[in-house]
Amino acid sequence: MMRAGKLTGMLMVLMFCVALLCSVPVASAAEISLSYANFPPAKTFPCIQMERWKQEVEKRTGGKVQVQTYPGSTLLGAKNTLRGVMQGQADIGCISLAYHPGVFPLCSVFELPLGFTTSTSASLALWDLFSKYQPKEFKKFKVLTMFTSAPSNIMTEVPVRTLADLKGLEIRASGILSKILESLGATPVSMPMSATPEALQKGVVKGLFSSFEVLKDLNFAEICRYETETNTAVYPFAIIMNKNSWNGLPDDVKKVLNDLGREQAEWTGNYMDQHVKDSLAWAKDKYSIEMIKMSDADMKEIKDKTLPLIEDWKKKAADKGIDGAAVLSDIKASLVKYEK
Ligand code: 3IO
Repeated sequence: MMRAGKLTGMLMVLMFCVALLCSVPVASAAEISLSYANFPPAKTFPCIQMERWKQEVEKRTGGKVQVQTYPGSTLLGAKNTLRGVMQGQADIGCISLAYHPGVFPLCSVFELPLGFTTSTSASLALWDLFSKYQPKEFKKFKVLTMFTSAPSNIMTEVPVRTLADLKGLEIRASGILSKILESLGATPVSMPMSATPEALQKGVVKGLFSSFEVLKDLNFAEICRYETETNTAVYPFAIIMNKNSWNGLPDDVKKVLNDLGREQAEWTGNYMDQHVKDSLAWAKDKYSIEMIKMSDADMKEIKDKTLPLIEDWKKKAADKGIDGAAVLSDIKASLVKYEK
C-alpha cells in the first residue's frame, strides 16, 4: 500500500514537471496576448474580418502579439460587449451600434437612409467621420476600426411586393433601422442578429431587415424565400479596445494597430460587397429565392416616409452638442467621393 502510494505521488510530480515544461514555451511564444470577443457565429462577416485582423496583427508584429478570438458570444454577447470591454473582461470587442440606442449620438447617423449602395463606401465614410470628429461617445475606448454592413433589405417568409404587403408584418431589425420599418407600416421587433435564428425558427418574426449575405451565412434563405430590395440603411459597427489594454501596449504595436484602422475598414467593405453577391447566387441556386423590386412609386414613398427620421436624429444630436447639418454634409461629400 505504502509503496504504491509513494509511486503514485512520484508519478504525479513527474507528470506535473512534464506539463510545466510543455506549457512554458507556449506561454512565452508571444509577449502580448489579446482577447477579442465577437457576438455572431464564426461564419458571419464580423468574425471573418476579426480573423483577418488577427492574422495581420500577428504577422505585422512578428508574432509579438497573439490574438485569441472568441466568435459566437463565447466570451461576451451582443449587448454586453460594450460593458465587458470597458471592464476588461475582453481586451477587444465587436459591437453593432444599432443595438445600443442613444449611446452613439454621432455615429448612429449611419443607421439612417443616407444613400450608400455598398459596404465599402459606407465603411470608408464611417471611418472618415469617426477620424474627423473623434466623438466623445467612444471616449472610454480605443477604437481600432469601424465598418458597416451592406445596405439593408427585407428578407421574409411571405412575399413583400408592395408597401401594403408590409403592413403589420413582424420583422426583426435594430436601432434606427427598426424605426425605418415602423415608418413603413411594418411591426419591427428589435433584437441582435445573434438572437434572430431562434426568433425566425419559433415564428416570433416573419422576416428580417439586414444585409443579404446572412441568407447564406445563417442559412436564412431556407426560411426567408422572398427578398425585397430596398437598399436603405446600413448597420454601423465599431471594434473597441479596453483603454488600459491599449495604454499598456508598446509604441511599435500601437503603430501596427493604428495603421490597420482604415485598411481594415476597406478590407471588410470589399469582403462584404463580394460576399453579398456570392450569397445571393448560392441562395438562388439552393433555395430558388425570389428577388423582388418595389415600384418606383413605393420607392419614392419609402424615401418620403423615412425623411423625418433624419430630422429626429438631428434634434437628438443637437441635444448632445453635435452639429447634425455639418455631419450630414461631410457624409454627403464622402458619399460622392467613395461611390464614384
Ligand atoms: C450583421 C450582424 C451580425 C452578423 C451578420 C450581419 N450582417 C449584417 C449585420 C448587421 C447587424 O448588426 C444586424 O443586426 O443586422
